[in-house]
Amino acid sequence: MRERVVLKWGGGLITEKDQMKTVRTDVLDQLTDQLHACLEQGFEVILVHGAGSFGHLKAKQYKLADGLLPNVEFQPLSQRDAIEEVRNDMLELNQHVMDALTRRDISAVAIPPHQWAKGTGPDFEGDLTFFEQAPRGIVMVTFGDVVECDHPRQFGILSGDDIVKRLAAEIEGVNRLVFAMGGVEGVLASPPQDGEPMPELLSTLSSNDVFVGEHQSDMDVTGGIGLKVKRGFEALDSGIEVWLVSGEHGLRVQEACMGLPVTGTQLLKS
Ligand code: IP8
Repeated sequence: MRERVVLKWGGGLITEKDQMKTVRTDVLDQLTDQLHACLEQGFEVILVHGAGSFGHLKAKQYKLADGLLPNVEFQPLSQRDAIEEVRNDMLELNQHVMDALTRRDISAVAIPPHQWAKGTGPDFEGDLTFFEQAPRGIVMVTFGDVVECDHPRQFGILSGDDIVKRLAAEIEGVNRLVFAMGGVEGVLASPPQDGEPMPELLSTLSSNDVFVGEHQSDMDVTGGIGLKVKRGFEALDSGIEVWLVSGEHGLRVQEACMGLPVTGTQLLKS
């Protein structure tokens, strides 16, 4: 059976995170080249991307991660109108991803979570069989999104990090989960500080190591690197390899996907 990899392109990698709806096309093309190399080597890849500045800034402004807040007045949009905008913005970002794949002649099918998933967190409801049944060579693509939730919340943010954990655990034949990130080379010994040297990169992290992740809660409505580490450890229980690597250096994403030696952080069971 061919090796199957679940790959997450972080939103902070493929977009300028603090500039509303700004895509990093050069990075996308680089990542797509690496994805192409994996497909050429016979790997099957399921691709999930984050939201970056196409999702987090507006979701934060309208508190979409908190669900319906009937007693709060939002301006200039209602929360419901903001949901429509964020969903459309995410479709726009996804179109940039699909265009990059097309430029590299990669056949791909995107399925937006607001059409197939309900609820947030790792126990969201949704049929994952589309991902399993994709014809060989077709890359199935999905992303973090605003999804419907049960009453009283009514809606919430489903992170791509929750989706990859479920895909890695439940899809037949997944060998590896790779988080490609921007701004860091993996998990650092301490959160990076402006003007200070970059803290040491941890080549491995096990679940009983103490880990303090930086979370830019001023911009980010999901969990930053802490959520990736948490979901990554949960995915280890399914017997797969989990890596966090830079998507901005060399061919690290491709190396990690192929199971080659790579600079980054491997999560290990303790
Ligand atoms: O960037 C968040 O997805 P993530 C989705 O994968 C939105 O955590 C719409 C903010």
